[in-house]
Amino acid sequence: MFLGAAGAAAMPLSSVRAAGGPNIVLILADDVGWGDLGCYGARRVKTPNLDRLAASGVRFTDAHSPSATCTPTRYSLLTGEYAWRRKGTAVLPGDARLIIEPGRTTLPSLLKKAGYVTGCVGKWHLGLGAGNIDWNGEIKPGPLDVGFDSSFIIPATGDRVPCVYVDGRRVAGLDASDPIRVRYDGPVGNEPTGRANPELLKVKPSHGHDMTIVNGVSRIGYMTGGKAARWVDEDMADVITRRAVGFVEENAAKPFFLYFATHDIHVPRMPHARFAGKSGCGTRCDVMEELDWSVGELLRTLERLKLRENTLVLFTSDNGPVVDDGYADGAVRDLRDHKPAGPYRGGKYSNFEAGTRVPFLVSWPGRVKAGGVSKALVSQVDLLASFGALTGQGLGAADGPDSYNVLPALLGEKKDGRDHLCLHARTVSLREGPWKLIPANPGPEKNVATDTELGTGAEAQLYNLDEDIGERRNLAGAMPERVAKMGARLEGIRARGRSR
Ligand code: NG6
Ligand code: CA
Repeated sequence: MFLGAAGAAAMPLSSVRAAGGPNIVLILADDVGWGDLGCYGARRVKTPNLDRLAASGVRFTDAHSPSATCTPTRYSLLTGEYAWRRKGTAVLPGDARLIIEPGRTTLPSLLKKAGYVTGCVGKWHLGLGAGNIDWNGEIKPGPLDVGFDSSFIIPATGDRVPCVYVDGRRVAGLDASDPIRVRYDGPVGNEPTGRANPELLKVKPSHGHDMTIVNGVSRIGYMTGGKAARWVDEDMADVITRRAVGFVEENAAKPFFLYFATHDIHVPRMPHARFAGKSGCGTRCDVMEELDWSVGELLRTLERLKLRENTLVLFTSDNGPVVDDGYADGAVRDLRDHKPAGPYRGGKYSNFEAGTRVPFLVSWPGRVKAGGVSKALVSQVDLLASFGALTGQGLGAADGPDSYNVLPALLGEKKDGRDHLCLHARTVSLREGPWKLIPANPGPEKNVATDTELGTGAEAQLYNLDEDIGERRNLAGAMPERVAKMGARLEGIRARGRSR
């Protein structure tokens, strides 16, 4: 059974406020797979802080990112609307305009209404400005216009220009005499590129990523200027973790919501010297351990400030894992028997489970029982309605059209989550209980560059995940009625423009 957004809130607003929170820390990691954490079975890579977080609360085994890539997942997470309903929500270039309309109800704007101070630190990748962005002036609209009180962001991704942080409405550390220019449709300025000057690279691209070189890494897109403001990839985890910790310290006395979107473990994987070569299982494991350190720093900060009891910490990932995502960083060579996707098929970009079935941990020591494991079907698109319920707020008719209140499942109080869920990669699939329908979506079987099985097919695929978690036995031919029924439900959800 699923709970509508109008379902009972666990706590009335007054008691949430009276209790002084809970604070909410949402950690959204990048490209971390179901199998990349010790608590999900990883053996080679060590994730003691994430494992401790899992042990202190509930570990979900059937939780999903709404999409199998970053931008659409983040759009859905913040708005409660499936991104595939909207044009222009696929993986964005670094100079794209903001794709969330200012003024609509978002996760931070909703929590702000409940009295929370809201902060955004880390990867944004939802566009900035209203088109033709000038990186040297006021950057607007952005996170501050969709509900965040403060923001310190990586504008797009680590592998996309501009390679600078944006602090509030300005590029951090920009020297006005060295203005930034960015282009995606052709070169700008005359700085070296990965294509022309491979001898300048610390890490070579394996596919794409051969444009402007910044910090010895060639990127997607071209930029010139802004030399003093450019980031050093190896320091990125330190820089954003320090910002996240600072936000918690500054707001320790108020209820706060921190959206901490880490860059790890996306490419380029450039661990700090403290982590480089230390995991014993290659660069991908090194940055995974760096991510675990970041999480540990936040947890230790909450503990030091005596906020841990009354802070809900949620850790999850924006899409499934990928090993070679465009740089020859040795990750494939060093993988050995590590299984980033656990027992699931596919990975980032895929219709198969590993595209969206991601780690998902909820811990709130003051309220949630430790040591839980939940099979509830939940999605990041549900956080809007669920955190609305947590703070005593229902959603308006136009808000979060695909977001369900699954708060009782998130708090480990109910074993059921949703009864159905749409999952988005190359096509939109439908989950209904153990059943998964992947509609016909002809195309290449594999993304050869990333070595990912995409879940394509000229015919529909139907799997029973209870009996076949590896999605090997397509039952569509044997069960045409179920295929038709689920197909019709999916069509209805698409046509209605909302599923709630
Ligand atoms: C792809 C990039 C990949 C990564 C991805 C977005 C190439 C060849 N590949 O287009 O490296 O940046 O986009 O990742 O350019 S995500 O996690 O932000 O969705
Ligand atoms: Ca991602």
